[in-house]
Amino acid sequence: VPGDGNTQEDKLYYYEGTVWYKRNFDFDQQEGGRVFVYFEAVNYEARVYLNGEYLGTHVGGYTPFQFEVTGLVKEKDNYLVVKVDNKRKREAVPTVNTDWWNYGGITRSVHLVQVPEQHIRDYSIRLSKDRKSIEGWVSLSDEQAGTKVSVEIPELKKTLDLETDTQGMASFHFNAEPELWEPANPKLYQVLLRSGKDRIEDRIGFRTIETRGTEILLNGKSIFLKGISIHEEAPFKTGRVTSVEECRTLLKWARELGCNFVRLAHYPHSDSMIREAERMGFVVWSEIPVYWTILYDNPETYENAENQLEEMIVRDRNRAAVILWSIANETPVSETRNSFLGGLAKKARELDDSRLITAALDTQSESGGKKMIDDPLGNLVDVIGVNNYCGWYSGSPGSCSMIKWGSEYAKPMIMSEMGAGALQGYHGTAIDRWTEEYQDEVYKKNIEMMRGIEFLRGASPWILMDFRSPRRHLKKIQKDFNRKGLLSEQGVRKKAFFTLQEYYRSLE
Ligand code: GCB
Repeated sequence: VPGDGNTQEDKLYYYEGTVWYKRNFDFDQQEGGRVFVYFEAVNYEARVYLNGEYLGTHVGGYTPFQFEVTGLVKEKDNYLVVKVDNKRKREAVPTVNTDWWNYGGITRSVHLVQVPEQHIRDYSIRLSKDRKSIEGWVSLSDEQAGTKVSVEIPELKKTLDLETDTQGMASFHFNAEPELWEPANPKLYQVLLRSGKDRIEDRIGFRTIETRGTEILLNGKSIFLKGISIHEEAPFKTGRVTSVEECRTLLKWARELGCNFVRLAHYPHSDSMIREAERMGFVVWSEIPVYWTILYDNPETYENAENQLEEMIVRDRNRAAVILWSIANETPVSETRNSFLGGLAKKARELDDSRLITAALDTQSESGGKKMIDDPLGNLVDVIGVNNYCGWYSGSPGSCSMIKWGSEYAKPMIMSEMGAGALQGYHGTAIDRWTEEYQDEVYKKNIEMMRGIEFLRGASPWILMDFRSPRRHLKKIQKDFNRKGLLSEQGVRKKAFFTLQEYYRSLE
């Protein structure tokens, strides 16, 4: 821990099902505090016990959760037991059918968190929409009025002394014009929160994000999102990313490509990944695994998806880098799907009205020689993601540059996926599938197509690095890898890497 079982033992490579974890520990408890056991992520279902007592169950493989263990945790000989089950289920989120490896286990770190009896539960600190003030709230564990809370931003020479209301909340708003966070200057400010004996330190960036017509405006200025899609898979060794170093390696490759944007697909990535992206100056698309054909008519499936959405937003609401919450990927149009996603979009806006909502669509109708974006989901989102595999799943590469796009929505579009498979080191002509040359040709022709879309405001081609998938069995080529990476899983750049790099340079 942290790690997935599948890549830790050969015999577990294909395993899906129950794995039991046990950890003994001693604990140095301070007087009078409260203690929580906090899991950054467990895939997929976790039943947790401490010293033989059942603490609870969490469902969903990529978001954090916690249980209180005050009074149960002792100084000596504690044992924490977790039953983890990553068996895929039809009604789950994601469902049985995906295109990534279902790495199971306690895939991210576990923490014992000790806090004072009365402590800071949560907070939100951000720039106001007019960029003239900083606003937010701090909420305490006890819902009572009159408790003192302070918020300090030393570099702005600002300290606020606040008092909670009857809900245990202290809200604030003060005039400030901080240096703005942006890719070219990912400025973060130290922020200190204090209440009684509790103290929290964070580093927070200040920026605004909005759309105007077909533009995306970061800090009021139009931005083109030069991006790449990334799975949370470890470079060089596969398995889930478990270290900050691995996050950095992936993001450095994205930087080398010339990106200012990463689409973290298809589920919430780790806190480390988001923080590294923020530190390095990438804007982030963050997504929940509402993928393909989950059960849109099942109320429990909806509850589960909404819970994962909420856990993602609550974890990252103070991260300036995150500008887009994605609620779905390639979901077939139907009444039940539309109302399912309508519910998620509404929930996301209730939880966070300072970011944009998006989703990756893949259905377009053809009319008048144009591809028309007319999926009703376009109504629900602020930014339209489009996945399109011209030259790979449809048409020849040469045909792609001719395609014209239209949209029923006056909204910005991101080409959230495009690409082709290539085995690194396999060469041929531009019409030989699986060669680097073929993949490169697909990129060249799709780039020509993208240059012609006037409402295109970004791209996140599929994908940075080859990744494991249970659907990819082609002998000698795939060997359980989706080969659409611009780099192999060993980090070797393919030809198309340099083509995308050239495109992004040309936009500077
Ligand atoms: C898609 C999916 C992505 C797949 C990709 C592919 O449209 O969104 O998860 O991996 O296509 O390679 O087919």
